[in-house]
Amino acid sequence: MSTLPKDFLWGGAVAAHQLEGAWQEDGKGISVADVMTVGDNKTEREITDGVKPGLNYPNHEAIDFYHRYHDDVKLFAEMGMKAFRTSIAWTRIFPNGDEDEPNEAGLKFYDDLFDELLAHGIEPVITLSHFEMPYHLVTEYGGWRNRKMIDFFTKFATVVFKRYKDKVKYWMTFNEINNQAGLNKFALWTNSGINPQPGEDAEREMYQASHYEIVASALAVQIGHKINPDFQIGAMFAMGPVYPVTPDPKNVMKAERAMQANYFYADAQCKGRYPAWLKKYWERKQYDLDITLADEDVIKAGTVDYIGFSYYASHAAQAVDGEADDYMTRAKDSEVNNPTLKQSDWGWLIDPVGLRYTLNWLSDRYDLPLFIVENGLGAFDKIEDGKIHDDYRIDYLREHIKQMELAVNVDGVKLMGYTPWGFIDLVSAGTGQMDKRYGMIYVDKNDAGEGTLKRMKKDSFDWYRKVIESNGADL
Ligand code: P53
Repeated sequence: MSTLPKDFLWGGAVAAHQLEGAWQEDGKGISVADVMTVGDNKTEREITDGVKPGLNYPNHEAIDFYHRYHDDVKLFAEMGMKAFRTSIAWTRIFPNGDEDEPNEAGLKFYDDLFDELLAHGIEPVITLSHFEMPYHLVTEYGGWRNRKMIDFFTKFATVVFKRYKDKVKYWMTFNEINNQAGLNKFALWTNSGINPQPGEDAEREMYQASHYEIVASALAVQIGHKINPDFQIGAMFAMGPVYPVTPDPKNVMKAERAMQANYFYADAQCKGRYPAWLKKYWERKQYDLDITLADEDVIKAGTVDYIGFSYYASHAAQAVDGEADDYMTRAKDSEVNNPTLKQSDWGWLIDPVGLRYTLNWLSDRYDLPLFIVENGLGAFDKIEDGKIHDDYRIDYLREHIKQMELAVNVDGVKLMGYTPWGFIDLVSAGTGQMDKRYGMIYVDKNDAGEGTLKRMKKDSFDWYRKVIESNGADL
């Protein structure tokens, strides 16, 4: 017998730019994802200056969900899904981001999609900004370097909150808002539309952009609650616990600081304030960020209702030689392998117990309901006799679900739901690949963009259907 709550939100997660395609249809504008080429586990995606002819931009067509969602939703319903997490492509609603009036055709698409889901008993769970801000806001305003972004974002949020107030109850503001904390080029771009220029201090820009996003998120929470007091509006973090590689206290301090540096967003969005260590850090760096007293009041008044988070892997950190007193050396220099764990084909450490650890860590610290809105294994799949026997994926999900159930049943964590990532194959955010597959539903398309786009159930489809049907008892 499962002891998960009766209304537990079993489902799956995707993001608009990774599955919809139709990148120029019905008035849609160009997003930051539309100027990213395909890569692989060795080659980085390229961010081009506008859309260039002859290059492979995998998000342009993606899996063509825009035209195929009627049939796809039928498959989701067959799997027994209770919740479908996706995002609203900002560029369908405000193609450039700075228009006065929204694009009706874009609004209508999501009306139809949400109606279709609700007709099948599937609850939409909606992210407002998932790596797909309007490209025009980057070229014209410098992305989230600019305070004006707060107005553009809150306008977008207000329009969709009003339009879908009777169709959508669960929202999240910014997907994996904390990815950029590591100063990785790809994350600065997808989170904030920042492609650091020579002479620019990327770290300072990251903190400034993060602050504007935190303010925008807090405003959206307040606006949303006025529009419909029943809305549940969450934050969304990429959670990967950072362990000290040995019990050497320096490594323990290193790991602690890495966690603090990644999760100060949670302090701001859940507790309504920045942590003391970070204020000190900004002071010592003489960053002189644009953070007003009014902003601080907004952040305090706009804390979230729940924490959504992704969990794929854990990390191990080691203090580097000559580590400064602040222990702020970034991940690429201090992240080390954890030989106790296996890795995916993309080098992600597989750590189910880390999920339980994460659930406990978040629950103790923030005392909010939690929602696992992404989890899964990116893997190559092989078709054999017309079937895909993805037992490696089933194993991964089973072990993580077991740990999730221990967190609920043994540790008392309040958990709202579980929506594994990319339960229908889609374009990878990190590499732009199709062949890095997370799905329980296969989509016939490869990295080069070839294929019929036909959908097909993998073995994990039936397995997951039974998991949902038994509310997590039949694993
Ligand atoms: P892909 C990095 C680290 C953790 C999660 O990732 C990440 C990323 C970005 O690559 O992204 C989330 O497709 C994100 C999804 C993404 C998914 O994880 O690189 O919210 O958009 O597709 C998986 O394998």
